[in-house]
Amino acid sequence: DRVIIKRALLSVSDKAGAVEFARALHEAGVTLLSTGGTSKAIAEAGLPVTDVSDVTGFPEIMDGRVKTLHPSVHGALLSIRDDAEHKAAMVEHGIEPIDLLVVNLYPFESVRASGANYASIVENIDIGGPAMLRAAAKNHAYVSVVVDPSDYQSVLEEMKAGEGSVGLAFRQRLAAKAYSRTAAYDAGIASWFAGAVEGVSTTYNSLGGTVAGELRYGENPHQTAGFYKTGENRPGVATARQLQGKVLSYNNINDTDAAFELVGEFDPAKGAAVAIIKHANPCGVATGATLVDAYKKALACDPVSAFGGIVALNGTIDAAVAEEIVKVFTEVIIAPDATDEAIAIIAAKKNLRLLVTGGLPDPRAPGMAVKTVAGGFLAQSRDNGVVDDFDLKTVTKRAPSEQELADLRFAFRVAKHVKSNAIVYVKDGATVGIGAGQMSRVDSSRIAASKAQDAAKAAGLDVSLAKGAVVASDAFFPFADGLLAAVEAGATAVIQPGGSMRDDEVIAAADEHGLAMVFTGMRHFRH
Ligand code: 93A
Repeated sequence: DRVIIKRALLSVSDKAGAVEFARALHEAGVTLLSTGGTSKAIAEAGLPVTDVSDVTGFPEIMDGRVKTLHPSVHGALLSIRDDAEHKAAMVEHGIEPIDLLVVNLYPFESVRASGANYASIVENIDIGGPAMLRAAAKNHAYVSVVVDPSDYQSVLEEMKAGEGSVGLAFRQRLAAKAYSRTAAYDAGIASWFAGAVEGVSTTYNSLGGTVAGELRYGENPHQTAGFYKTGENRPGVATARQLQGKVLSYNNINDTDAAFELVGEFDPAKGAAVAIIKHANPCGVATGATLVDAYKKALACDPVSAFGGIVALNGTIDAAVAEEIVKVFTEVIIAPDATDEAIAIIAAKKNLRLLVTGGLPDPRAPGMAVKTVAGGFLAQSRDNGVVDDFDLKTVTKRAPSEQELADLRFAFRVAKHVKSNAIVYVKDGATVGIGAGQMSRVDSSRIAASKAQDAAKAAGLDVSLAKGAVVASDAFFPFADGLLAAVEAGATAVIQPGGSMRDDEVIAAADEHGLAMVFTGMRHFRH
């Protein structure tokens, strides 16, 4: 099942390593064919190369839009070598087989990410390249297809070990890679349309992604993992610049994303905000007059959990906040920017990763969220509901005071980023207790209250820290018990979507204890 490589076609936009690869192929006795720019580079290195236009007998036309789209190329890639009819067709039309195809595509993704205009993005949609990749991959029984420059070396090694031939298992692996590349490429184009043109669906098959790097391992060391980027031009962990620290792990990337998406809920024009994340859940979120003020308040919520956490900030990291963050063992810091002074302070912690993004995520932006299930995946639009945009409905006799209302909005915004069942206690623009991921809402309520008491104890304060706090619930209270747990902890006001069959009971319990309660009408499940 081995195939000797005699003739190769090279057509690459990313020319890295291409000439060296061509030289090694030439030295192995392979005849080289190539397209315009690639051919020029190979010829300049003094290697013999035939232009594809000489093979097709047709010039490259329309600014290169049509160069390899020709039967002489596709027949050479697709023919079944030992089929009598195919052989006859090759003889009749003077088609010689191509055994190795080396193609990488017009850089659609990076041109898109660079913010280029519509016409240049469209011009960078490669047609001939994917057509050849798909043809060669289909005919992997005879053809080897290389789409990734990092595979050049292994092709040469495979050929060397096989005296110029390549085995079937190797060709199958290459074919699968080619199809995953063309699939991701086209999906990226579809997702670009969805972002660029109003009314185009974002959820149908627009799972664009190119491998940005293999990760050392996944959620656990026995799992393999990779980081894929969709090319979307939005501030976040996938587009951030890492200024220092170790390579990010799978869990780091996941947690950093959660941290930064959360802090993006807080408009820096209205004040500084900091979120500390552990296991994709916040363990402290606060606003403040300055970042250092917000950081201290966020840390006070749960200093035990903050150990080894991820810190996200909604403004430029300054020296004052950097000094405080480096006092606590932290895995990652992410923010729109950092001052030189802050960068120098953080540099003292060699492993600590510092990411800058140039901006904040827009919580209202459309987008897509994907989750795998056995045998498929679910896609949904991003949860881009923002409590400031809702008409809050007071359902109790007492309406919340202005301070309570500000804290209620804050709490609901945080709750959106906490795994369900989510219960969040807030006081003076800072979380004081967070209950996450429990299977019953009343358990989350109790955990949040006891977290609040732990934090108070640790700070040497009155253990009824939750006194005067407000509480948010990501979904309605199905029974009064969750609400009563909040009352017990000292909460004075509640924000929740409402809509339970027992809303009346829950409202009556709130009224009985003098609570103010507002309904948002919108739920923020996060499972
Ligand atoms: O414009 S195309 O879609 N039309 C084609 O017929 C075609 N054939 C190869 N783009 C085409 N290519 C692409 O050209 C390849 O995928 C590769 O990315 C690039 C290499 O061009 P050059 O060798 O001129 O630099």
